[in-house]
Amino acid sequence: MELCGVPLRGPILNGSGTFDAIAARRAFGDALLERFPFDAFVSKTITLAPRQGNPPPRLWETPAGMINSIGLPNKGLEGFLAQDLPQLAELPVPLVVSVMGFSRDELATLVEAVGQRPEVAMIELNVSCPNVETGLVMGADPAETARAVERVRPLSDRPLIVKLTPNATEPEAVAAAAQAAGADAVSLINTLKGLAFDPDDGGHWLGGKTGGVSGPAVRAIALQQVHAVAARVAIPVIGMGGISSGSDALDFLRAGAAAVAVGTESFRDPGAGHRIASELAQLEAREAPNRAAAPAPAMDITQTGDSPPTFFRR
Ligand code: RRO
Repeated sequence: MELCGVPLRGPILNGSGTFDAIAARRAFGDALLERFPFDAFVSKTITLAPRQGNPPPRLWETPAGMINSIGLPNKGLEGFLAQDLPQLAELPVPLVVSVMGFSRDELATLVEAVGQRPEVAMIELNVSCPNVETGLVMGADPAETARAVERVRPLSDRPLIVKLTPNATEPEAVAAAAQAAGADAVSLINTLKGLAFDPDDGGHWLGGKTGGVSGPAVRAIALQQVHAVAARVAIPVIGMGGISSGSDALDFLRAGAAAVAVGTESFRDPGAGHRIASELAQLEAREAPNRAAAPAPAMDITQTGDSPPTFFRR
């Protein structure tokens, strides 16, 4: 398959910031390269200047998910290009570099610099981080998003993926604006804004006060947004949000995604991308011959088809 003209061996990416390939290489050595869990690798978002990130605690577990308030710690553009990029270039899959600017000028500098590097196959514009001090999220507004994409579009010939926020009134309007401004693909969802209190003292649990909710808890929301966006735009959609099985991945493909990404599940199981790819391949193989041959289901008016809810069902 291919995504924006970049050949991929399969449709499973990682969600930005959810898999540290450099740390994983240290932990697993070259075995990581022989059995890399994703078909393309998306870097943690970088900014122009280095950042420490938010004070701890940075994570809170929720029912079927978690809240993160990481706050974009990274080495900054220069540190990334000098130290991280050479290591990420050794991965056996195409590299997507995620960038975030606090202004359009910053974003432009990042895209121009990253987009000149031959190791970089695509650039993801993260206009949707919920954990920045300013609270300003470019991707919450279609016109702001369009201005950002228009500004950077001429600066690189690499495909541009715009990472959308679910915290927008109408994500499909933001997607349409990104497409009109020259985006080659959109990815969604980033995390949903969330809050947790310390059970002991009632204060904010997270050092950054608020955070972003991810995991199976957000999957149905993500699926609806991916479905709505895919119906609105012609460019490829990369769907994510709580995918933890091949069956979840298949749902996102059915919703119109061209590829999917695994995020929170990799925290539980670093090999999740690989497992999900195998499960998906099995489901697709089972489905392909059946689809044409399956008889129409008989209607039985005594059955509603509803079953009792099973919480935490995968
Ligand atoms: O670093 C983060 O706190 C972070 C980012 Br950049 C993002 O895009 N989404 C998220 O949930 N956390």
